[in-house]
Amino acid sequence: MKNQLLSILIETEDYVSGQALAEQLGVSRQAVWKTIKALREDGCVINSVNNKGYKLLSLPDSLNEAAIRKHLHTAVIGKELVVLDSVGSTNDYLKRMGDDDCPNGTVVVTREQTKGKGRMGREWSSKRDENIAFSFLLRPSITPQEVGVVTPLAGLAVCKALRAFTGLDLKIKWPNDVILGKKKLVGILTEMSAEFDAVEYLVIGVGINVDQVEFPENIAHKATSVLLETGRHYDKNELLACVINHLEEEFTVNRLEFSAATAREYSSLCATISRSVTFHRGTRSISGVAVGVNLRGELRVMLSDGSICNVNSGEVTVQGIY
Ligand code: BT5
Repeated sequence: MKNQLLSILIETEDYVSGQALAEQLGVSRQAVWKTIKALREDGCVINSVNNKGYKLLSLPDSLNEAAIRKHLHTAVIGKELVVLDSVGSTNDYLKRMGDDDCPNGTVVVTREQTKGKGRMGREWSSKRDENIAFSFLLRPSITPQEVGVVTPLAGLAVCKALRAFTGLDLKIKWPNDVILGKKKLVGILTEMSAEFDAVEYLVIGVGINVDQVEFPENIAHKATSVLLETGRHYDKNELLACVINHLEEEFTVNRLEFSAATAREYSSLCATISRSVTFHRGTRSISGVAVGVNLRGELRVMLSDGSICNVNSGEVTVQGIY
């Protein structure tokens, strides 16, 4: 009811009477009044004038469904949109929804994430209302072997969205970080549910540092935020919608593949390329120079004997970044 009433106020852009709202929503005028009160408590600024009714003056800054939808132009990703106040991990929450058959493209975003996860059991740090933690679910017809391209594609989409939105010269650290200089601004975690040769669903979680001015001591030297880099508070709802719009474009245009043009674009934005890197094969540690990304989204590394190794997972240490 809150969201429906808010949608009417957003669309109307002018005063709308309590009677008209009650009729459109099929509820009493008292219920309308109570909902207006609840919306004000959420941070919406709503003017009320005798004989004219209600007019929305501004939406709250904090993440909320109506404000995200206002800027969303997608047909699939975010059509089903869940905005939570607080959750352990949006990836875990969405995986439970995935097991319960939620639709392709479902998005879960939260104002506060208390147990954010990185890869390999690492922690993703975030504070209430200071960053954006969200996950989206895809049900592609691919095999588990084809999943390697997903994280780089998401990284490319998020990097392009934030470059356009903030004007910052952001780059990608293959495969899953968006960075500025030597510092990380975005982390991405892809998880999947699969059976032998078919993926049931993918959950791709994205953490974006937006309004942090300080980080925990252990990451302060290697983390940054949009506010720290631009000195500006951006509207998180608009920023999230912009990122989702880019994700849909990248995932539907590329249909979960890297075309030659996408691989070139990725490489041009990838800070890992042309740097010395070290990766692991079994117990061996191998060094070389990253020379590009192939159509499977793998990092192509040239070894000292001139041969090329395609690196598809695990950890790559990049000299000069972190
Ligand atoms: C990642 O892992 O970077 C993936 C992070 C994914 C977070 C999103 S938020 C929404 C969704 N729900 C979840 O539970 N997770 C996803 P990895 O490459 O393993 O990097 C983790 C490392 O980054 C940590 O060990 C820290 O060193 C560093 N780190 C932690 N929090 C950070 C932050 N806010 N900004 C920059 N670096 C951070």
